[in-house]
Amino acid sequence: MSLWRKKSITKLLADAESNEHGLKKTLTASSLVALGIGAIIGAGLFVRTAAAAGEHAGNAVTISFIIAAVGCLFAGLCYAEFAAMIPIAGSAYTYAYTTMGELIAWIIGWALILEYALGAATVSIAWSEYLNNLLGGSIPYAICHSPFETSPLTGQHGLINLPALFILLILSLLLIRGTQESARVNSIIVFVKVAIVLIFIAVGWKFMNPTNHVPYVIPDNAPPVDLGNGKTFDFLQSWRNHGWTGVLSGAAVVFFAFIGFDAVSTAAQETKNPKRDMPIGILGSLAICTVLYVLFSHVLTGVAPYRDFLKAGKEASVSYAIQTYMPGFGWLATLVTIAILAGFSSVILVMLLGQSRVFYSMSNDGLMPKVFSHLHPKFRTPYKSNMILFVFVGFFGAFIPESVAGDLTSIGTLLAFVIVCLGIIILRYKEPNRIRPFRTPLVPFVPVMGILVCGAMISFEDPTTILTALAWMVLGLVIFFAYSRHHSNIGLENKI
Ligand code: ALA
Repeated sequence: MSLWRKKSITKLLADAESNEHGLKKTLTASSLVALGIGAIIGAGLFVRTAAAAGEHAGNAVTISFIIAAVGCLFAGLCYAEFAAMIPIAGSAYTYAYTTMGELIAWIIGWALILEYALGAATVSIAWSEYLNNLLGGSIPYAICHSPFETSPLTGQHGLINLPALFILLILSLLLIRGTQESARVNSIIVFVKVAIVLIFIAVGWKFMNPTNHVPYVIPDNAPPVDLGNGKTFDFLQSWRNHGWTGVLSGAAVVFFAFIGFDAVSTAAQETKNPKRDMPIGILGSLAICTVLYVLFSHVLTGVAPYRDFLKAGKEASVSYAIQTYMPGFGWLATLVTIAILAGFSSVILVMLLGQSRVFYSMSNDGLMPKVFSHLHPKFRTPYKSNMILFVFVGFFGAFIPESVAGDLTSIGTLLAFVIVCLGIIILRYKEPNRIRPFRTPLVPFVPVMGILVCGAMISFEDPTTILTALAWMVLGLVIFFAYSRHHSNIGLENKI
């Protein structure tokens, strides 16, 4: 039984066309760009910008964003070629199945669970934090934190994160109701989210203090910062916390802010004209977000000194910067928090959508149980998958700390990016004459650079996170050899 057996692209497209009862085709280029921005702007911008500036890159967090964007651009160009050529739900998983075979496809599908499911859990936890912030901290600590967390102020222990569970439930129900409806809600949220980012940039620009931007990179002799409670933060403790290596580590941290543009490709099967709309959706949303991120981080570190983000400004950093350094704009802080809550919701929505579509494809292929591809008789959405996913993601949202889920999300995504770039090179070599509605430019330069930049970002992640991700991948291989390869459609067909 070959581990490298592949799905034929031609058969794949024919199967999708003939499946009259498949997913509805309702999405256009503009709704795809909105879907992309909906998935992209979230906890990465509003939480991790400050963390990357304070702990790793200083003011040069703008450069960290550019490095992360370059990695995403190379990978995005590869995604666009695949997505336009193989407009089938399942994204990178499906691309791998047709180019590198079943085992690699499984590995990538398993890595995508880290990206989408844990990504959704991470942002739901951030949503819970901001909700509590908006309500003035009135939600009891025990019911809005995981059991692994203890309040530094009161010493109370967390028990379960109910707000995280709540938002996951609402959004899962919305997805079951239908993709078109979900896309419409998403478009409204995207508008609010982009508007608030633009307002912060425009208003904050006037409050920037040029001395905050000097020095730009955290210097090799940066003095430690007193955190209070007798603790200090020493920039020189690790190469990840200062200098240009700090800027690269910052790129690995803010990479989270770009996760999601690839989620656009998971909706390819529901797109009216995927050949034209997919590249526009993927690259358009990436370009818009990069410009917004660089401007936003420039203003944030100009308004508040980056060292503040190690102390009082560590949580709800954007609201902190406004309240502390922009007198008279308290209303903006409240508006920003509300927009952030809406923004996080749209990120979770696209992540849950992406995950259920990847499961849909894996289940259609026999690698996952059939329950993941049952469609609702009326709404024609994979409702059982959405419900199972809610239980899985809800578990992480309710009982696991945000940091654990967040870092794993980034590694899973970077791994998927690397494999997609590799797939472009392989398919150009093996099937040079296949019609490609969108061609990745400068092959093999672009995919090779994608592999190098994304690979480098993995190596700049925290070592413990890398090990945990490895353990997850090993678990995936055990399931593959114990179940999936014996139930695979291709394997069963070959037996007949
Ligand atoms: N890019 C998404 C976010 O920043 C995952 O929340």
